[in-house]
Amino acid sequence: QGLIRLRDYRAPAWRVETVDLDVDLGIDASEVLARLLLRRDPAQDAPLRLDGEGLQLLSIALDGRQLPASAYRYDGSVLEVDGARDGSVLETLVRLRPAANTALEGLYLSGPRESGFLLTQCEAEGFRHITFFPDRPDVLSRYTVTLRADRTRFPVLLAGGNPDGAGELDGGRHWARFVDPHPKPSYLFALVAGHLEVIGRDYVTADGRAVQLKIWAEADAIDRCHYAMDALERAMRWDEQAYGRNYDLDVFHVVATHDFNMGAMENKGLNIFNAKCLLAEPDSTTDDEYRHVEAVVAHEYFHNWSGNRVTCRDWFQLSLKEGLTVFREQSFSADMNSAPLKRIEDVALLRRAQFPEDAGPLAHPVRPAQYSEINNFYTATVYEKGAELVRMLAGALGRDGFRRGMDRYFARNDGRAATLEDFLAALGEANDTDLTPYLAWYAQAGTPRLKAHGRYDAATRTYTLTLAQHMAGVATAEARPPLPIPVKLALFTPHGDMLPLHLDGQTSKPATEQVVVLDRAEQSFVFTNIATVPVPSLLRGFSAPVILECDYTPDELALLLGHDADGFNRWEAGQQLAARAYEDLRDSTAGTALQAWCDALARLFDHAVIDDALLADLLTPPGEIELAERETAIDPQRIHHLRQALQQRLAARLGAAALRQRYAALAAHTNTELDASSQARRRLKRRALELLALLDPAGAGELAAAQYRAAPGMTDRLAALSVLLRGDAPQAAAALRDYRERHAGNALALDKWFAVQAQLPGEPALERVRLLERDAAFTLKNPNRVQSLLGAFVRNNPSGFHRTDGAGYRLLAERLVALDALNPQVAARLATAFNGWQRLEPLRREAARAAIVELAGHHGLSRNLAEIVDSVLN
Ligand code: HT7
Ligand code: ZN
Repeated sequence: QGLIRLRDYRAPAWRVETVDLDVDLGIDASEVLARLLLRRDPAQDAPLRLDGEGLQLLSIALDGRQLPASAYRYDGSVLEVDGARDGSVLETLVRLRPAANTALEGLYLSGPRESGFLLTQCEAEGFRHITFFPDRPDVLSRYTVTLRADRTRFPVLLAGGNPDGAGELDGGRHWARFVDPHPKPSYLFALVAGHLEVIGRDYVTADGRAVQLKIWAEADAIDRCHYAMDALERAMRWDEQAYGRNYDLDVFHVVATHDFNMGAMENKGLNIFNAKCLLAEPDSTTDDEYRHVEAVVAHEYFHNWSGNRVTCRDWFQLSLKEGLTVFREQSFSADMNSAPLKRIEDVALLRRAQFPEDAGPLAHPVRPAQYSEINNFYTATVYEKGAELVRMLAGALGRDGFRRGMDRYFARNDGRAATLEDFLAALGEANDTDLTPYLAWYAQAGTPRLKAHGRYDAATRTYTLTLAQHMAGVATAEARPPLPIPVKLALFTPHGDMLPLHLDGQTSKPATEQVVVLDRAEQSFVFTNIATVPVPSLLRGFSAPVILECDYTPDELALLLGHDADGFNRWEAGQQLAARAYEDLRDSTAGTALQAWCDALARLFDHAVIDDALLADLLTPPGEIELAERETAIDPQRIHHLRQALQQRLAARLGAAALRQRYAALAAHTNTELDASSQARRRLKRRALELLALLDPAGAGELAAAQYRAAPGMTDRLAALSVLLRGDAPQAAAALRDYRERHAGNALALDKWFAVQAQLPGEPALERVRLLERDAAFTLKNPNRVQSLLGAFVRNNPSGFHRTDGAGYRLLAERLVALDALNPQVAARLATAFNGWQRLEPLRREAARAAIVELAGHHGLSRNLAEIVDSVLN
């Protein structure tokens, strides 16, 4: 019911050439006067229909004349107006209630009513909560926005575009006007008003435009904005160099808020950030969070071209901007930091978040064919898998070819609302190649499986690699067209050297790495002049988002783990080997994987010259969620215990003395510097301490307590606190208390205090969460706080959440009902934690089903939550 389908797309019958907004701002009531210059498509004969969600209409006039009630109809969602012509001007005046808006969509209040500030969130369909408008991304208009407000209560007035005057009004009020010369869709509109502090920087673009960069935050946060400013400047320079893209307004505003449904929003000229994705300082921000801030700042900035200058025709094309922008951010972050580590991080995220989504009832193509609530489609599939598809296209074209294609895409579609076909056409035409086979990737859900089998023939000195693709749960390859799957590969000798690759029939100079594209159901590739049985390193750098099934022996994986020069594939070999070791433990089979994994890692730990951060990641087996993906009847508690046992075996093989020694050596360099080697040392130090805690809990507890006390920054402090809590160390309670006192006034640090406790594994987690819910600082009204307690529990604590008595499921269902009444978007996102319940072992499966059925039967669920609950159930 209420489904919107891609195949029903029609161009708008009415467009809006210019929008004049006059907004009179107040906390309890704000009034929006909108003047729209309308353009009618002569080929269509539809009445003027505008979106407007729950608006209080105060007056309406067409071409200067007030309309009588008989000339328009408003049902609370759509306004239909009689008598409009091409060139008509429609004027509406509506009243909004920002302080009562708990959904954080449209115009709302951030913070307390006495001191908080007003802001807007319009993507995807928030503009219709602000004024009447054809609220769809293919209606591009030029905006002039005038804000009026009391000067004392709202000293800062901001909207997207260039400033175009400001002044005083009677009664202590003031005004400010902004003109945006770039036509934009309504979802990119934004305003901010209130008490905010600012830091600024002058920037000159590569094409010579002087730009003022301004980051705004509340007084207690402004000192934490400097890192974001540096990151913004790096991102702007990078986009000029990597893509030739310059910023295009005279000012670029960024604003931090603690009340936000997502990470950040790329509103034209006025980006708005969840504070957790913008604020950073050593005392309260971890290394991972620093990198995240840099990535999100860059992501939102990159949208200025991939999303804003070239926008989406409709929301089915969402990945056109999001997949592309994630890819652009990934390339930027790889350039700014360690490229292999970034790739590991991104693929780990894909496996943790997107693979399970793609394997269950919430699976959908990167370009969905239909939706009920668009906010439910800001998913890992659209973002992360979408980025992987762009990566494959970029790989297929090569560096220069991709740049050529992107130049063509931006030039041809600038100022337009485009489709994925437009994207592939521009990339393909700029390179005289047909990329349309890749469209199949956008149309089908599910993670393809790539089967690889190698056969060596000593007589002919050939190595034949046979690759085949299939989709789990899809019976025949005929049911779907084969996908083009680029497989980057290398062949290794048993000594770990790379072989030159002579692909049969190919004339180009042999290299040691090559990409073959599997574009049939099955295909063989013959490599000649191969002297010994090689070990293939496949899908290097994760060249396609597939699940690789290859009959490696443990020794072969150990060889790659020890020698592969591709940092990502070295890690990947270790992950595969660890998963096999886990299965040996689970099934009590006398396999050799466990030994091979431990031995290979011990060699690296003891002798190898290897980056500390990569080593830390190599020493970490796949997470519980990834391991669960390999099971058919999931028992999360058993998975947790087995993974602990696996790590204990690794720790024992490395040895307590070696771990202690390495820890001490790393601890000798404690600082809060953000250079790669300082971050890497902290990462390995944490891993060494975690492994030591499995062998010598008391000794590790002492070290952790000392680390906690002496920690100069949050990375070391939080790591120590986590080790103390997980080891149930006697020093844990005092550290927890200290943390709470030390960071009492810092909401983001407090979020971590909730999260670290919510993630403690095992049965007692539920009671702990209930207790924390009673903490005075907990509230369902703040999405970050909800995420830090309930989100961390249901998403990152499988052994705590999935109880056999179903209490975790009931808790989630109950909280979802309460949360839904406040904020449907956040409730719907949290509800996706029920995804995958069908694959739980029978006891938990039944308990989960019962909780979801009861939730589904609840009257008055929002469309957001109802869509997720119904999908998950069916
Ligand atoms: N494009 C932004 C998406 C977003 C959003 C979507 C729905 C509801 C609230 C939202 N806030 C931000 C974020 C991005 O991908 O850049
Ligand atoms: Zn985005």
